[in-house]
Amino acid sequence: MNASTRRQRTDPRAPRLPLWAAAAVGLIAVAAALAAGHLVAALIDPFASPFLAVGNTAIDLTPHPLKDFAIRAFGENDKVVLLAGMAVVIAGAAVVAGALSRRTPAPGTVLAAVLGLVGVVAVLARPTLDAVAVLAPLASLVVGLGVFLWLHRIAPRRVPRKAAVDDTRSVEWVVPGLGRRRFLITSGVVVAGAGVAAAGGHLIGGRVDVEASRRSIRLTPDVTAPPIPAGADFARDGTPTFITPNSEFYRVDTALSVPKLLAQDWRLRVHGMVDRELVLTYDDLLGRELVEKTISLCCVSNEVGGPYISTTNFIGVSLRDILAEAGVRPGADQLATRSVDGWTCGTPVADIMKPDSDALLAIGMNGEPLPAEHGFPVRMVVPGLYGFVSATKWLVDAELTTFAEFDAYWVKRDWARKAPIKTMSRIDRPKGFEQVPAGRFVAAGVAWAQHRGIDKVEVRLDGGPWQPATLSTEVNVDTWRMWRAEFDLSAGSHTLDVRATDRTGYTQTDERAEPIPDGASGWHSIFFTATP
Ligand SMILES: Nc1nc2c(c(=O)[nH]1)N[C@H]1C(S)=C(S)[C@@H](COP(=O)(O)O)O[C@H]1N2
Ligand SMILES: [Mo]
Repeated sequence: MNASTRRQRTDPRAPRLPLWAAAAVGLIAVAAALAAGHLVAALIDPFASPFLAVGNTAIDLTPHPLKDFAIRAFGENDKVVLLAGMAVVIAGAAVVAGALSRRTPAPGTVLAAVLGLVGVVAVLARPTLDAVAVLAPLASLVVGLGVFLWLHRIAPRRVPRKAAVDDTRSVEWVVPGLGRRRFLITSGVVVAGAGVAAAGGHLIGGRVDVEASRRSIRLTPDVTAPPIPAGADFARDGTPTFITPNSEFYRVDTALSVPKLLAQDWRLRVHGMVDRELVLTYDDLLGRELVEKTISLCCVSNEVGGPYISTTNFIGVSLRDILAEAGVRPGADQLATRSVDGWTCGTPVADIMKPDSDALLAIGMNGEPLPAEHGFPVRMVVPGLYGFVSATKWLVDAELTTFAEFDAYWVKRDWARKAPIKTMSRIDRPKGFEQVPAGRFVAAGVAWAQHRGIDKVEVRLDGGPWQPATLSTEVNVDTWRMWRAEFDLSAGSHTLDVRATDRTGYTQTDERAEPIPDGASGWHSIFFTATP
């Protein structure tokens, strides 16, 4: 260390970076670090990108009330909000660290090292990343530190003017050879380099061309689903359409970036408590009998009246047949499945193996290969069970085991081990607090009790007697069913309640339960106003 560095450490009147330059050094170093990590990750495994790994770890560590809040508050934008929030926090930390490093680079060096180590730990903690993935955050660490120290060294400095030594004002005085101009140019070059690295990483990471893989596949089911009868929905009265367009199908998962798998690379290993292990390819699935089934999928985190239910024509192969081929050993009561991003799910073997089982390894939705965000190339679907215990997307591993032996992702976070879908109904028109014209009015909505079927929906205006609603034509017991009811509304405010009865004769309880641990219960009730 030379004399001038020593002086910087000790002498309060030593040259220091102007605030703008110090902040810029911090920001640029962090940007370069993230870009370098992103580029290296693209070459190894896109999930190794330190920024994504930290985000994914944050999602897994988030306490579930906060996660529920995020889903409720931001809906499907929750992940964008998280990434943007992380960017703001990291940029803020970089500016602060830069600003603290006006005299010596030590504070920023410490922060760069800490951020780098956070990235290393996050990548090591991802369950599905290989050890080489750690090269990505290490690249971030090295580049971040290097850029920080280098820019810090060449940044312009201000020294207190001799005459003004005792007043704290300082004026810019350019240290010879380290001009402001050169600093700005160098910084610009580093920023441009970071941009190129990030864009390059994005391009290379995107080389897994999921859309091309999807486009190359034609699905022709051997057994098609019966056409949806006219009268299966009351969309004109305000219900959803019976079949949900793929682009509107609800989406719930913990994946920060949609996993990219190609059909031609896909393998599923079926192992554990089986007589023979199986390894299936996508072509193996295409070679089997492809069946199409109309099924409503819904999420356990749906509040009463919530939106997380959709219906589609899934195309897939019988999961029961595959497990039968593998030979389920006695005692295996849980099928533990794993997605390529490490998410896990536990499904009762009994639900998959019952004789009339419609459990599928699904590869298509509404005639198309699964959209990437719904699990391309292969997901699981078991009618009658909430998605978190049955509907693994980006499925790559299936292990026969026991409930005693293994707890899946949400079970570790206090959700139920077993979660059949609860009988439920929802009012879609009117919306809560809507103003509607007084007089003749048609209310409408949906009800569901997958695997049992809906037998009756009743509505109640202003706490009066329950009256039966008209039901839409039933498609099958694994789908939702729409209802409508006519009223003659007086002007003023009203309440409307709905409840459904399923084919076992069970009528929805009015007892309210939160979604955790095994699904919300209670009647959907709304307030609305009729105007004269
Ligand atoms: N890999 C993976 N699969 C998953 C999940 C997930 O977080 N990761 N979420 C499950 C949950 S909670 C639900 S409700 C359904 C939702 O499927 P969708 O997004 O296609 O509607 O997927 C299930 N499969
Ligand atoms: Mo879910």
